[in-house]
Amino acid sequence: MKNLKTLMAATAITAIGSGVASAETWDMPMAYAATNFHSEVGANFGKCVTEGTSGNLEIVTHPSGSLFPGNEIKRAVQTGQANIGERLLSAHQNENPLYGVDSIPFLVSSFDEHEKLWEIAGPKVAEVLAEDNLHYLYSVPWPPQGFYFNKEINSVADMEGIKFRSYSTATARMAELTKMLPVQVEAAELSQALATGVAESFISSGATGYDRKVWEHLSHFYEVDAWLPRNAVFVNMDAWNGLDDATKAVMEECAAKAKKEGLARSKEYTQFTLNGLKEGGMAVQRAGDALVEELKAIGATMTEEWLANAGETGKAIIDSYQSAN
Ligand code: PCA
Repeated sequence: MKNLKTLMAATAITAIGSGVASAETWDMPMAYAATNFHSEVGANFGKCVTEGTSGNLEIVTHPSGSLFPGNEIKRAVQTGQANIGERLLSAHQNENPLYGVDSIPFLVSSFDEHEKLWEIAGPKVAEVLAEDNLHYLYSVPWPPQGFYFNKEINSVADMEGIKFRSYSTATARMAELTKMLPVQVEAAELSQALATGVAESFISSGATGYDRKVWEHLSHFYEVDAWLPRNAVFVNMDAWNGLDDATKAVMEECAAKAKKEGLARSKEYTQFTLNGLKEGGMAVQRAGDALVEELKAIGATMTEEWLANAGETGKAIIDSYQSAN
C-alpha cells in the first residue's frame, strides 16, 4: 500500500513537472489562408509548443476561418470556446480605440517605424486584452496597406460611389470619407465578394490581394503605405492561469520566436506578393501625388478622431512615439 501511494505521488509530480496535469489539445482558430505567412508562423508556433512540452500541450491551428470565422475568433477565445486564437486587432477598434492604434493613417509607413510604434503601444494593448480576459502572446504586422480598384484612380473624386470592402473601423471610415460604400467582408470571403460584385475595391496589403488572386477581378493596385495592421495571438485568461510555470515559459519562448519569424516573413512577402500581382496582370504603382495629398488630409481627420476617442492613453502613445522619432 505504501508503495502504491509513493508511486501515485511520484506519477503526479512527473505530470506536473512535465507541463499540464494531463495531455491536452488546444484548437487555435485563425482567419487567413493556410499558405499565408501568419498562418504558417502560427503553425510553427503550435509545433514549437507541442514539442517544447513533449506533447503535453498540443496546439492545432485551423486557418481560413474554418473553426470560427475571423469576426468571431476574439469572442470565442474570450469565452473559452477556444483556448487560443489569432485575430486582426484593428477589427475590434469599435470595442476599444487602442485596438486601432496600428491603423492611424500615415502615422507610420514602414516596418521599422511600425515596430517602434508597437514597442510603445504593445504593452498598452496587452493590458486592454487582459481586461477582455485574454493573455497576449505575440503579434505580427501585415505589409503596408494600399488600394485595389477595377479602374485607374487619380483622385478621391474618382472613388465616389465605389463599393469598398472594409475589414476594420478605420477602413470603413476611410471609405466614408472618400464617399465610397463600405461593406465589411473577411479576407476568406473576399474573392466571392469581388466575383459577385458585393465589393469592387478595398484597402489591404499586396499579401491579401495575392492570397486571394484578386487579379481575376481587379486591375489596379496603388501603393500608399497607409498603415501596417497587426494580427495578435492570445490565450483565454482562465486557460492561461491554469497552466503551470514550465508550460507558460515554453509558450512565451515559442511566442518570441514566432514574433521574430513573423516580422521577417512579412517583410519578405511584401515585394514577393507585389510581383505576384504584376504577374497576375495588375498595374502596380505608387499612388499619384495629388491622390496622396488628398488621402493625407483624410488621414489627418481620422487621426484627430482617433485621438479624441482614445483619451489620455492614446495621446501618450502618440506623443511618446513622435518625440522618439
Ligand atoms: N490583410 C488583411 C488585413 C490587413 C491585410 O493586409 C485583410 O485584408 O483582411
